[in-house]
Amino acid sequence: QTGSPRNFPFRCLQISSFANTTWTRTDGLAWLWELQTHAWRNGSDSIHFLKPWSRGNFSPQQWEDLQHILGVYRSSFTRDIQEFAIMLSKVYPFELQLSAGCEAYPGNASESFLHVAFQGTHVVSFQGTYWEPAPDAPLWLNRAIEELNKDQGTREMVQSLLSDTCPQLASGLLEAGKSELEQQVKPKAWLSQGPSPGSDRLQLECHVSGFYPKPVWVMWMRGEQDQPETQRGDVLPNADDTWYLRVTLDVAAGEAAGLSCRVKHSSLGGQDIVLHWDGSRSSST
Ligand code: C8P
Repeated sequence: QTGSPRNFPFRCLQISSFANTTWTRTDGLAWLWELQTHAWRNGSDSIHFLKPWSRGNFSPQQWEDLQHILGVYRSSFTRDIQEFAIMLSKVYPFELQLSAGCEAYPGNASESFLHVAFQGTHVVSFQGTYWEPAPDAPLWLNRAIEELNKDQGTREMVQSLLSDTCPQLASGLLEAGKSELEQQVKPKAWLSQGPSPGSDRLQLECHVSGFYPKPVWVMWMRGEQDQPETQRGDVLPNADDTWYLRVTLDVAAGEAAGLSCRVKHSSLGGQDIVLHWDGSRSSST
């Protein structure tokens, strides 16, 4: 995995909650690959820069312009959605999520997207120069889309944000944050005994934490033999941009001795971490 130029998608997310006709909130966040770069909190006028390199290669003036566009957008969005809710008789509460971004490819090419979800389901996308319904979108959305498409000013702004601003910002961020994105952080691993799954049975836990990037391989083994009953949890985020994973195995109490947990991660350069279950700890009740 060396030498080949990698692509890192840049994603801007918006989460808007409409609790009732008067209470709403909108938060935004931006990610370059696995790293959060920006936050845009409800009630705050400014974009928060979460990394020393979050300004990328934009000038203070460009950030100010962008902040202004977003400030106008947030209040217009809230107003427009409340009007749509009346027009389409939508019942509160509801959630809207927007995901927009781009990925730069070698040779100045880039691909952008903007998708909208209503109650967690994809309903609208921006394609080329128009708003379009998602393939299985409910019919009531067509009226909202028709309204949105009448606003040429917004369509032009969205188009230019997606095709110019986004790739420009993403490539500047990528350049400035490259070393952090491509860093390798080694996991620490430890074993513990989980809650007993039944009489004469043990739950062996293998914890792996502090690694970056996210892909990791963890298995319970007997010698060279993978234990297929190994149960893998979700890879969870730590607060410092590293990851955590817990992997368990339920075994008969008498069979715990001789088991080990093996961890493979890109940071370890082939030197897997292997932790042996200490048979003496399984004898306790
Ligand atoms: O503010 C604007 C244009 C900027 C749009 C930026 C979109 C960014 C999306 C995003 C943000 C964060 C993370 C991810 C993605 N337009 C609003 C103001 O527009 C006025 C004029 O009408 C324009 O012609 C122009 O002059 C503009 C200049 O400032 O001022 C406009 O009101 C717009 O409609 C706001 C909402 C746009 C997004 C609509 C999403 C569609 C959701 C449909 C779901 C329907 C569910 C109904 C319950």
